Amino acid sequence: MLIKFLLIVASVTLTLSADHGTFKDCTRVDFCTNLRSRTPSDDYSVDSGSLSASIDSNTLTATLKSNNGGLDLTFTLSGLQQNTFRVKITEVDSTRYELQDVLDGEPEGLNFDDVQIGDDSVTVTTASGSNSATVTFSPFNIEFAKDGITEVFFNGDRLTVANNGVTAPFSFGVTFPKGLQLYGIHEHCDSLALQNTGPGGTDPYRLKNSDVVNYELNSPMALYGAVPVIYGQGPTATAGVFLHNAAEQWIETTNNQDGGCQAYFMAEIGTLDVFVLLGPSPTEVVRQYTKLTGIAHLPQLWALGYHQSRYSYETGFEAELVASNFDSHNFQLDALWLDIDYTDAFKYFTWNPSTFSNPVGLQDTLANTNKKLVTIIDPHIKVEDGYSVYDGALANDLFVKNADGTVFEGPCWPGTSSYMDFLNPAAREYYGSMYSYDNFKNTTPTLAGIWNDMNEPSVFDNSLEMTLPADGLHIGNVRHREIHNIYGLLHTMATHQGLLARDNGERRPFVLTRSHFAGSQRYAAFWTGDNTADWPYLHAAFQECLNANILGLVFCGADVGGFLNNPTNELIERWYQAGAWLPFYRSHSSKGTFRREPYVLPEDSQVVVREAMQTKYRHLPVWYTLFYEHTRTGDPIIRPLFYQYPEETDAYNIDGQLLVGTDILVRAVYDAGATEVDVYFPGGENEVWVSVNSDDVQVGTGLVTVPVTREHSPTYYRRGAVIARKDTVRLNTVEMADDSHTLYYTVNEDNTAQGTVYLDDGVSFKYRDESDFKYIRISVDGDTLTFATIDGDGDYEFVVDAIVRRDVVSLPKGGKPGFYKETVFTRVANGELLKNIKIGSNGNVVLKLK
Ligand code: MIG
Repeated sequence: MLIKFLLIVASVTLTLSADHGTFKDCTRVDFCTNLRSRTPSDDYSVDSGSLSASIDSNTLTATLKSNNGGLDLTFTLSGLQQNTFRVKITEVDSTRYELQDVLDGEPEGLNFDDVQIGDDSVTVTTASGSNSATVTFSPFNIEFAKDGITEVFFNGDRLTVANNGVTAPFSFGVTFPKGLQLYGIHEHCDSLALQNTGPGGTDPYRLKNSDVVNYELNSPMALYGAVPVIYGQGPTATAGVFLHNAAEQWIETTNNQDGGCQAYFMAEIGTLDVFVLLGPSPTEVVRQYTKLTGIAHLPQLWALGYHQSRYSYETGFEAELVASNFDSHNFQLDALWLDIDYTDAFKYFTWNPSTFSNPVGLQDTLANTNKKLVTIIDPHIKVEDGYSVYDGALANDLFVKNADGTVFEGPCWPGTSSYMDFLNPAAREYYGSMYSYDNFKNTTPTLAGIWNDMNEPSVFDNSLEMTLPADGLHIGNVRHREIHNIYGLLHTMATHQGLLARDNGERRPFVLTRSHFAGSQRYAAFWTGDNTADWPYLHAAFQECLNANILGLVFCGADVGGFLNNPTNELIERWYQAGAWLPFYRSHSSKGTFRREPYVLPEDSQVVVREAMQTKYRHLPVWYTLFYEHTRTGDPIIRPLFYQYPEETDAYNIDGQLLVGTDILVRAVYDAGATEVDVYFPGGENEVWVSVNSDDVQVGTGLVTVPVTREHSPTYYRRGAVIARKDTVRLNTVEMADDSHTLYYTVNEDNTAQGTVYLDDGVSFKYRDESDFKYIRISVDGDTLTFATIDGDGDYEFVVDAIVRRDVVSLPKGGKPGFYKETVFTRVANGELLKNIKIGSNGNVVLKLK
């Protein structure tokens, strides 16, 4: 532990690069080397005599015969709801592991409405023929089409499945004929648009959840999480493929060559189980994917506020001091975070008796100023007789084992540690129960959230690539390599259920996780781990969180300021500005770095940071409404330009800016000393973007160089949108809960604008279980504003005390900037103060402004 600590401290002064000795490239992984160099050859044919498919079922089955004496395979093709098909290929009598726990329930089937069996092929269709899958018998391949247009081609020539043994890697290729650019394959620190990989060039993208210290930029190296989903994006169609498999994978990616994009998946073990998502738009493909793996429930409102963390606040006294400094310097704070040092010798669910001697006092002090506490809880358990968490887990056989059946022990923070076997539901139950107020002593409801770290899982052993041995055993003798990539998901599942139980299901759990997988959105928010205090990592925060958002993992953030190393004040300022536009907003920094809470910055930086933080809080209604809308649709909270404007191929590489929902466009400033930046304005001639902090107006016709001030990153509202804000910013979300709203809008050419707002108690599941919420549409037509309930039976008043109308005076033309004029209304036409306008539970309310 001491050595690891010294390494971390040393590393902040050295040039940063990941440890390539520890973390392997493809050439050092046998299955990757072998499969990558495999020459395409048509190894399989459908045995047409074995074919079975009929219109009163959703499943086609057939035997695939090896053309060169290999094992026969079983092939299954199923129709699913929502323009989705599922393909499974395994050896006949497969002993391969079938992944559990990832899908949000069994996907709903959709029966074939037509089956055409020919001499060389069979075609099945769903949804009145609009989705089709054509299986060619020899050589075997599958063509998936939407409305007659082929969107995904499952290439039989690159299929490898035929070695049903202890080492049984497989591979397959897919082509997106309509694709120009591939996206997806989270988590990497890389551009949003996936690179071309290939032998002699870039390694394939690796998915093997890893605790990589000093992770690198623009790299296909695996990071902490894995989502094996790829999208082929083109101007007329978007389609996707999800490999439902939690083993190590490598994915070779090729953009737009020979008419379309290609991806070649290589997996170490497990089942070839692929979902094919036919879109045909980005919105639909993401909905199809979240339909399979689930949707995040609403966070408690406080979780959308600002979080302050540090590795570590070392004493209860220090933690209280930090919190009170936020108040006295007028900085927002919703939660203070405690890293590993609050524990007694890294025994989770305990407190260090000397440095945190009064944890209840700390929680009470925070509660008195409406703040929360979040503490870290890792999955490794100190091996120590008498540590009850350890004793109970050992006695109940809840730890991961070595291949020989003995309990695995490896080095981590507490020294020798064992690892909970979260694949075992009893282990999840046991560990979850540790969060109860009885078991986690001296905790109160103010301990409102839990931070799950080190759950790749991380083991301090370079020879194991810093994780559990691949042949380690989980319940049912499932080898670790089969489920490696869901270890973090299972960990957060245990935490989530533990917090739910602790609070009798009355509060929405908040869990932050480092490791994650497809479906983790059901249990946790995540952050991008140990980034570095350097400008490109600020850009990377946008890249990584945008990618996550189109893969269902919407509640994403990055350590503001960068975890490793010391940021300049300018970088801190820019990072607070950019971070305010990511869903999760937390500053965190490593041991050995300078203190950087906002109030220790020089006065002039404090002013800039305060404005950035207030920007986040002013837009809380926007964030909360988007999170609610996500629960209805699965749609991303923050969006890359291509998602909203798929036909604009010039925007495919833009990943330094994002859209918050559909209506707010933000460009991060990630160059030192920037006085101007390029901003891509999307949407074409009729889309107009109205600056939030100046009177600038832009038209959606592409790149424009705009000046930047120290105080703001370029931020624009979309013309035609109504943005509901809370412009009186107080010290936290609790104190702002009942505050009134200010509406901002610019009307379209037809004099209209539209927006939505969502209201509920901010805490409970009553919105879900009792329809206790109010979801309102705001429509502007000329001088008339109409507020109508879209959904929800809750008795919530929507209070508006000001309306800011921004009228475009001129559009930019011939080198001249466009600008707008602002009118603020605090009264309606009859003279009544807007303050008195409350839109209660009863239907439509109409306001006349003039
Ligand atoms: O190996 O708990 O990414 O946020 O401060 C370091 C100590 C372990 C890694 C996390 C970081 C956290 C740190 N942890």
